[in-house]
Amino acid sequence: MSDFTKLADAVLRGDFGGAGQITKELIDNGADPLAIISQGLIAGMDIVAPKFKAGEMYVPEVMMAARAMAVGMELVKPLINDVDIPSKGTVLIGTVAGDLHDIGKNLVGMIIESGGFKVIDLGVDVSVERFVEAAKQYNPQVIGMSALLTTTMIAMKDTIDALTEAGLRKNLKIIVGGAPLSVDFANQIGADGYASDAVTAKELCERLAV
Ligand code: B1M
Repeated sequence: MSDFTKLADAVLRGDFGGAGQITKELIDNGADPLAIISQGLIAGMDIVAPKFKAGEMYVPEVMMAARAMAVGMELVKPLINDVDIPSKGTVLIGTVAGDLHDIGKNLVGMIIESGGFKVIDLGVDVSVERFVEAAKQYNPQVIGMSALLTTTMIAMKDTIDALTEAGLRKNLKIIVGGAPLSVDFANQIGADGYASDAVTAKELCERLAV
């Protein structure tokens, strides 16, 4: 097994210690930092994503894998210029106003990031105004909103309307997700896409962020 494959395997198993150790060894042995990312760290998460979607891995295991990837990333990032990291685009995510649930949103962010996007996480209870302000500030290709409560779903429509009124929809796609949502609801509020899970959210971003 090559060191890159060992690293991918450590990520898959959520072994932070192993992922950190192998990343350090690869760096010390002069491996290309971008290869460490693509052939080791992201390669591991690429195995995790379909397993999660197929129900072969569960939320805690996926979060451990994403953390193991993050441990390696922290070691490699200082060695590369930000502009050298291939990025598929910027995705702004947040849980909507009035809603404090963030476990699903965090998972969605990690999976989208592992797919090669720069993810800016606005956190929870994100007001309509904050989404609009951040859209102007970061100029993302995609905004992803999460809601877990039936009472906060409506904040998604308010946010979409505000982004439209601010004239920001031209080059911006909006995706929504969260347990109480449906594709019909997403269509009704004018979202560009609905994802029932984190991997579908990543796939939607890949399709929409062009
Ligand atoms: Co809350 N809660 N909660 N809660 N909580 C629910 C959502 C609830 C269904 C429980 C129940 O009654 N059965 C219920 C909502 C009922 C409803 O509205 N119909 C509920 C309630 C009522 C409340 C409070 C009002 C309780 C109270 O105080 N009386 C309160 C509200 C606080 C607030 O937000 N203002 C509250 C509080 C909390 C805790 C703080 C205790 C805690 C949250 C901790 C945290 O997130 N840091 C909590 C939890 C943990 C839950 C349950 C048990 C689990 C949610 C979760 O994390 N699931 C939940 C019951 C349940 O869902 N079974 C419940 C795991 C997570 C990985 O799944 O978030 O669905 P999920 O994310 C999935 C997909 O939905 C999707 O991908 C993720 C991964 O595949 N997805 C997206 C999510 N966001 C996406 C965005 C996308 C795409 C996909 O694109 C951008």
